[in-house]
Amino acid sequence: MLPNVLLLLGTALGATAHYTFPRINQGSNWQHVRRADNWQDNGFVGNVNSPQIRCFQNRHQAAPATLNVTAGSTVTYHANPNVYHPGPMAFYLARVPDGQDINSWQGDGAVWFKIYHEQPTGLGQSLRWGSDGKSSFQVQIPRCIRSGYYLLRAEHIGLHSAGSPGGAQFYISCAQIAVSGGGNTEPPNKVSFPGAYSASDPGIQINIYWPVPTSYRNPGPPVFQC
Ligand SMILES: *[C@@H]1O[C@H](CO)[C@@H](O)[C@H](O)[C@H]1NC(C)=O
Ligand SMILES: [Cu+2]
Repeated sequence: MLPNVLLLLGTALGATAHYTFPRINQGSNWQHVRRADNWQDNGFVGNVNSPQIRCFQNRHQAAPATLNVTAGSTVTYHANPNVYHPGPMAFYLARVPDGQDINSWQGDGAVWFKIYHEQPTGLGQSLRWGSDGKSSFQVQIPRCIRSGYYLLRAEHIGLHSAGSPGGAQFYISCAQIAVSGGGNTEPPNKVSFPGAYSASDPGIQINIYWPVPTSYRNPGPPVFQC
């Protein structure tokens, strides 16, 4: 009896040891965000070549709702529980092709562009990540992109055990948004997931503790700016 209790306790503690990204703005959990496979265990994706590296889904499941946002406005993406591993936060967008339904489109192909990634402070001394401990993140939707339906992909990479190959932990989800009031700029450097990352990328396989890195190269394409 006692060992089972301890096992359950250990499992419960283990579950709270990671995190999800289940909601944006004032929405409820998994309302505008596609339910990720870690919705119950808060787990992570460890294999950058897995289909889960895109939206942390194995089988497609549309979000119940799509959030209307204005180009140039800021979306708040919430973590649950708080992010608490050291590593960079990033956001990507992918525009749903004209004539396709956001509820069935799955983000295939080289359609993703990056709109934010985080750099650490304390380079060469002791790395610190602004995302570490945070419960929400604000990301600006570029004002010049075309109006339309988009998937907004949130990604946090836990780098605490990333010194060994495959040790980085990816926490991911994708929200469904409809952007209005945009421009006509087509972002360059679009990538696919999987495909954008390699396990050996210097920002993915890295010992962040020793020797203390003097620079950090975020994986993936450069950040698109209008
Ligand atoms: C979102 O925008 C569309 C198009 O303008 C509109 O029809 C719809 O009612 C809006 N949805 C919400 C929840 O405001
Ligand atoms: Cu964890």
